[in-house]
Amino acid sequence: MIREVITYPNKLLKQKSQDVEDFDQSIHTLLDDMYETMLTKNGIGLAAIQIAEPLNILIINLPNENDEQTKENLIEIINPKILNKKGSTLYTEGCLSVPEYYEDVERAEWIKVSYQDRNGNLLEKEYDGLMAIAFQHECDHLNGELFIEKLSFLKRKKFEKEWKKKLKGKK
Ligand code: Y12
Ligand code: CO
Repeated sequence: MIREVITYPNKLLKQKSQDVEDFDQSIHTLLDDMYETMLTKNGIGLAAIQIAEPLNILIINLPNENDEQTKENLIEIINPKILNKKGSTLYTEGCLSVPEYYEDVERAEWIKVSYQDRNGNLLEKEYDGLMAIAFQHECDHLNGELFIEKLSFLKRKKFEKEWKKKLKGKK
C-alpha cells in the first residue's frame, strides 16, 4: 500500500524511533509499504518515520550502473548502528520529507555498520560512496534529525524563508 510521506515541519519528523523487537508479518508489511511508497515518489531512501511509523527501519535502493532501480539492489535495514566512521565527503542531498530542496551536506566517507534484516538476522557491513551517504541520512531520520539541520546558520535561515513562502503559496 502506498502511504503518505510526511513533510517538514511535521513534528513527527523530530521524534526518535524505537527498536524493532518482533520480526513479524506487520514488519514485513511495513517494509513492503515503504518500498512501494518510496518507488512511487522517486526516492532512493526512506525511513519508517517518514510514513509516520516511529520504528528503527529504513530502506535504501540505489540505482545501478544503467541508472535503473531494481528490487535486487533493495537493502532493508532494521535497528541499524554505525560502529565506526572515517573521512569526509560532500554531497548534494535531497529528502522526500523536504521536497524540491537540495543542499550540500558533509558526512563521513566510510562507515562500518550493523543491522538486522527482515527476519532478524544480524549483519555487519562496510559502506562507502553514495551508500554510506544514504545510510547516514536515513539514520539521522531515526534520531529525529533532517539534513537541513546540518546547514550553516545562513543557509538554514534562507531555507526557512523560502519554505514559509512555499507553504503560504499552497494555502
Ligand atoms: C543521497 C542523499 C540523500 C539520500 C536520502 C534519500 N533521498 C531521496 O530519496 C530523495 C528523493 C527525492 C525525490 C524527489 O522527486 C523527484 O526527483 C521526482 C524530489 O523532488 C521532489 O519532490 C519534487 C526530492 C527528493 C540518499 C542518497
Ligand atoms: Co530524508
